[in-house]
Amino acid sequence: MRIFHSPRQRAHAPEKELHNGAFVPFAEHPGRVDAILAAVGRTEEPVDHGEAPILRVHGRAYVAFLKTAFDEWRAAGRPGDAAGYVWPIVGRRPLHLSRIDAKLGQYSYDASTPIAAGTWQATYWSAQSALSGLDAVLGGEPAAFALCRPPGHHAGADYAGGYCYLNAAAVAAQAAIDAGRKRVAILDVDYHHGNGTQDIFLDRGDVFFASIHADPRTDYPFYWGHADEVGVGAGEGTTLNLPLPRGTGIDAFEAGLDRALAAIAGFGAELIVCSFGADTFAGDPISFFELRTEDYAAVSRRIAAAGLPTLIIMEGGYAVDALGANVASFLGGF
Ligand code: OKP
Ligand code: ZN
Repeated sequence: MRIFHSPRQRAHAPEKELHNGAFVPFAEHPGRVDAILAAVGRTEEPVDHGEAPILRVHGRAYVAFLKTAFDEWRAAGRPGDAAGYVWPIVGRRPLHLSRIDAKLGQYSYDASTPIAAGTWQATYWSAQSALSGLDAVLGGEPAAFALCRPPGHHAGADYAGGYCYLNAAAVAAQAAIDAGRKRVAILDVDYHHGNGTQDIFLDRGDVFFASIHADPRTDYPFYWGHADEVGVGAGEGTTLNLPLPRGTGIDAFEAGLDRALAAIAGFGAELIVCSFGADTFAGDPISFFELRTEDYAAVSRRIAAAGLPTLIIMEGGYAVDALGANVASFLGGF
């Protein structure tokens, strides 16, 4: 399988994150990529598609913010990485405030998404990896793997969150539509609900979003991913959320997957963009499902059996010692 990745995606390396009340080493670190690269073999450098396909999904002001936030933070005399501390939940009026702390509140929704020196470069090339993977799939490959990092599925049109800045899966899905595909499905099998992706396509009838994830009543991101979120307007019925309880193993996971795949088939998708997180692994340090390494091949065989061209986008997975084997198992099923 063709695999797309740029070493420039390592440039994002925040020092710390706020985790359960303490600052701890940032879990979404470049070592994740090293572990995957060691297990999957040859990768290809993505082609630079420029900013235009990114701006089809993300707002121009948000993109400008991502590019300059770290420099603005340092110019304000701050140490470490840029991180917000006030979020305007009562409306998000576009006040165009200039203080960096106000901008961080405007353009993010949580405290786990610091902006470091290399964040823009890394997230830009992560999106380019997704676009190059899409080219391969549109060109006739049955499947391609975009080794994205940082992940993307929590990022919305104009906000960062959950270690995510640009939404690579959404950028690729939109690019597939722009290339003439009429119906695209995003299948999100990360442990966490892909709230950013859902939000971007919530009112769209041409992009189906299906997600299997930890029940947001107990797990991040809490406020999205509940079963009653089904889409709005032209997108009503093209969002499917299948929350599962902590402790879910392969049998219940596959039952959910089969429901999602049946819905995607019923929708008439021409292409699947699969947001794949290996944080459903039993040994994941921040997650609570019970999948084993060999289960990932079983999961991907079911996805491959849908018979649709599939672009795989790397999302989460924090058990670094097992991450390479888990990703290799997943890719092997294709
Ligand atoms: C990103 B992806 C709280 C920190 C939680 C957010 C988790 C983001 C997961 N202890 N941080 O979906 O794998
Ligand atoms: Zn996750």
